[in-house]
Amino acid sequence: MSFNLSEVIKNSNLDKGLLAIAEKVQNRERITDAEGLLLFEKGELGFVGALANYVAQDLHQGRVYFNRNFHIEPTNVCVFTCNFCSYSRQYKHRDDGWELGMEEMLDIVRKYDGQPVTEVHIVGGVHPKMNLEFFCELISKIKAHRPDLHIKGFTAVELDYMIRKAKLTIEEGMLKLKEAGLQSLPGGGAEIFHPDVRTIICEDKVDADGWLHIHETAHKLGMHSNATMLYGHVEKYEHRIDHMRRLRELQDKTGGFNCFIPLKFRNGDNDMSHIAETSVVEDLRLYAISRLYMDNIRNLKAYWPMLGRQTAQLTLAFGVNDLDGTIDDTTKIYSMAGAEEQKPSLSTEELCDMIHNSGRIPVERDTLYNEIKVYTAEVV
Ligand code: V47
Ligand code: SF4
Repeated sequence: MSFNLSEVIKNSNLDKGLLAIAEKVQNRERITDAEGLLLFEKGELGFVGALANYVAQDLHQGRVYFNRNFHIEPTNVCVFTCNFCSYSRQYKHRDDGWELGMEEMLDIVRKYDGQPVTEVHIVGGVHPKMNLEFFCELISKIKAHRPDLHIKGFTAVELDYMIRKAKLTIEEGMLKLKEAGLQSLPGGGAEIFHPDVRTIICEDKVDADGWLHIHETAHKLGMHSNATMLYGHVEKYEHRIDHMRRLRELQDKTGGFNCFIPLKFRNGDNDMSHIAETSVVEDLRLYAISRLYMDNIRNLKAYWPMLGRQTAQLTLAFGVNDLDGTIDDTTKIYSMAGAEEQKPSLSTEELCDMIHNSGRIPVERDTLYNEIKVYTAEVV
């Protein structure tokens, strides 16, 4: 794919601020918060898309990653009350939800015996009775059964609760989980860090500093993690930049984030259902601007169960280089919030087709972005 950015910039009638950003991006220089904000305010889709595509192309040469994974969602019973959540049930209403026992969760793992999955993603509600000991036992039993399976588990929200309840420091608790076999952390629970938004959408769970401290501790212990941003509700552009700045700063310090995952707010059946969802244009602009602002996180993931596979495919032209994984219908978080994908599952062939059809090269990766297999058209 050849693309001459200088020509596009030269021939355009851009305002000076946008022109300066385009030049910086072309030289792969960092953009400032004010410039990020300007992109949100004035950057048209075609403009931010061309720049983001240029950066993604420079970093990844048309390669788009996916992995073979499945989820375990131990419970949807939760002590917290995030207003955007369609998935959780309060403890007093736990009969309407689910609470998996140890053997039920191990049965999910056993179902994949002999199949080439490489990652299990464990995430759920914050159940007051499922404690650190319970999850350490779960992790070590999964590892004993299948040592090659990478365990990516628990949002900072779940970790903060279980470690505090065990009366340990974050470092002590994380070390225990690591020794049990936990290898990396998913990016959930970040939502929007700024307190003006956090108090409206999820006031009772771990705050920005707590979230960042848990990820920093994981990085110090040699574990990698992901970072998310829940966008498209009550936040303003300033809040998105503030959120990404905090992540960019931590990444400068530790280098421990594997990927950044913008999560589109879905408004089905929750306490924020009156808020309209963002348009596809706004989604694509957000992905592109994330690619430009988050210059120190190599991978930008579009999580297809939440976006829907068609929009996810479109994001590949707007800076995205990762589509998460096959999932195999093992998550309910987004289907319960009204996402198009009611039973999210894609075969490797379907994922490869999506990527090939957008003119890119599908590459199966492991959780840490080591390449497992490049799917040229002939291989598929
Ligand atoms: O923190 C909950 C989000 C997250 C809604 O690290 C919602 O690879 C939109 O973080 N509309 C949990 N989003 C899931 C998560 C995740 C997903 C996939 C991959 C990875 C990874 C992490 O789901 C929550 C919250 O931000 N969420 N409800 C909703 N109505
Ligand atoms: Fe609980 Fe997570 Fe839902 Fe918040 S988003 S209510 S922490 S399950």
